Amino acid sequence: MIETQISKGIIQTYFNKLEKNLSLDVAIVGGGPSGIVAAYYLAKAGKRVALFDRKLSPGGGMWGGAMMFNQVVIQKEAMDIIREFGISYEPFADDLFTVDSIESTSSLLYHAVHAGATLFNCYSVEDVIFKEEKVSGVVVNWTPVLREGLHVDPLNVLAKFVIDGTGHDSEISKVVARKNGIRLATPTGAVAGERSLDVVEGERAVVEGTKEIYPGLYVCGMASSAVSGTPRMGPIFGGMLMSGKKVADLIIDRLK
Ligand code: 48F
Repeated sequence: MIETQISKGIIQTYFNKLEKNLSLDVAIVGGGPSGIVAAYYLAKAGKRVALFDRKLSPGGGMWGGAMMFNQVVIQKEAMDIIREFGISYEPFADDLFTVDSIESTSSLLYHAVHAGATLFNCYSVEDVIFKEEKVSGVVVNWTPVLREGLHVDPLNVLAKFVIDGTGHDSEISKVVARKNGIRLATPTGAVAGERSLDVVEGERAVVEGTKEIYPGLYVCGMASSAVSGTPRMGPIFGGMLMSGKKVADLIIDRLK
């Protein structure tokens, strides 16, 4: 009996959770730092938000710090967000602070879920839903299905807004531009591809470029740099956190 009860507990609560998230205010693709921060602020504002990440462990590039040295540098402009998430920090130099990458990534994840966001791991978003010239949801499949190249159809999730938080590859923006032959609200009208490293300009531009690039589609984090063709900034994460908060604030405003 206990054996089947355990299985039933997993199956029933999982599919209940999935069903509840088939129609959302916001679908976030990618659980890097920017996407997770966006999920937190949207959920805190009472929005129905789910985040889909293709990996077993969402968190993106934050777990590994830089070159797997598991410390992360944050500049002072983003420290309010670090404090909001209850992450321990130490001052370092010139308005820079350091945090432990494991503590900070797990805190972002914990607070996003605790605020009411639903996180789906092992989900790859392979396409978007288009309705009336607007991005209106995501098309999801199991990551192992795509990795194995199995001929298995995906499922659909409707959302009023979709956030591309897929990092350097900006996969969702590419799909939208390529498959629908449309112009994005970016300098090239397409995905420009990020430029080489420039810390100061990169950090400024990642936040500035956080915006709606097509009706219904927003970008945040490195996806914002990639679509706009602005420089990468290397191992400093404040811009990712501020970009996540900015995209949440923009969408909260739209949902009023
Ligand atoms: O790259 P990533 O960490 O996103 P980010 O928020 O942060 C970038 C920083 O980590 C770092 C940096 C700061 O100096 O440059 O690189 O922009 O995480 C992106 C997440 O998206 C997932 C992927 O598994 C990763 O966790 N992802 C990417 N494509 C898909 C996806 C997809 N098609 N479907 C689902 N998840």
